Amino acid sequence: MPRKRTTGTQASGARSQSPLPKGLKKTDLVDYYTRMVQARSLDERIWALNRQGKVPIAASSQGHEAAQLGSLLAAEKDGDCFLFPYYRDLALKVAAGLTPVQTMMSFMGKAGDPYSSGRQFPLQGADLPNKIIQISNVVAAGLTQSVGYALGARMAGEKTVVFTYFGDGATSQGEVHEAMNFAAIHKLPVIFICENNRYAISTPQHSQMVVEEISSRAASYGFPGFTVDGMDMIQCYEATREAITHARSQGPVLLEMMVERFMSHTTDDDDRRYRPEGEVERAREKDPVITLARTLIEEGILTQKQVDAIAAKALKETDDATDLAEASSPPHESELHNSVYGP
Ligand SMILES: Cc1ncc(C[n+]2csc(CCOP(=O)(O)OP(=O)(O)O)c2C)c(N)n1
Ligand SMILES: [Mg+2]
Repeated sequence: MPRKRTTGTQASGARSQSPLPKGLKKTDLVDYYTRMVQARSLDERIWALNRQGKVPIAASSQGHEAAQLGSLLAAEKDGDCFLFPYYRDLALKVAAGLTPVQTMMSFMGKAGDPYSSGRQFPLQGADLPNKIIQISNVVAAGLTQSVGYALGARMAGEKTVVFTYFGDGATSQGEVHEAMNFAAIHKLPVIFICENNRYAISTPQHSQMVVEEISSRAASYGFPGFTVDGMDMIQCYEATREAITHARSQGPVLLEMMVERFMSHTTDDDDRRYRPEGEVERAREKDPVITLARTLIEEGILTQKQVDAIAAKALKETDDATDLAEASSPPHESELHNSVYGP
């Protein structure tokens, strides 16, 4: 298991990614950097479209990308991992295979939305081709579902490992205790990934709990818990890779990934009312997109020109997807009852 580390309050600017771990190819990093840039580009556009009245609501994953993609990279390398994301996991869903067009269709409520044909909250439900079993807006609901899924998979003789994602605020829900305790008793292969941005909407972590590290709670269930720097994709990858090995052989693991929420809670919130001045600006100095780009350049894996080309391509895909979704139709009212009682 990874050595316990607490997240960086490292000096800005000089901050670099952990060195490349063995087994990880340079092409993996370029691939994941490209996915991260695409996710960021879509996220920013969705926010702008909300302000234009074209997207009703969105929760941003800006600042959470390294945690989401680092864990996904470990999941994809393994090949037998299934995901239960939560509403802030846009980057995870895009990186897992949701296309820019599908993303925009969902946020604009168009019939081409692969999740619900534009009849549900954006990106809520299952995305089975991309190994996403369930996601809902109900805080912490995914934890009990994921533990049940892990038990079912074991009974079916599968060697599945289940990843369940949630925020720091979610840990105040009773279901988290039920899920972790049940997973521990049955030694289920579940990796609990807490994306700790230290806020539940406007409620800061110290008003939610006395403990400083959520990972410390794992001990009370009898399984390991670790706190890692969630702004460092490589560290998140390494921790998750080791957690997968542990989950298969011994049972659950709690990974607390310390992240930063760059935007307000959702497009309906204004965080200037409760975040201290300068906090977001300081958080942005640890931007995972910039950190990873710097590492790739420093390691001689990409040139600045290639980094710029990746950004330009992502922007073009976002532009094209926006145009296509804007021009497409909303669901027809005759389809209102489709998929309510069946697939
Ligand atoms: C059961 C339930 N209670 C309350 C809410 C309203 N709500 C939505 S998000 C949220 C805060 C969750 O914070 P956290 O788990 O830290 O996730 P973050 O948004 O910070 O990523 C709350 C209270 C909800 N959606 N579901
Ligand atoms: Mg939070």
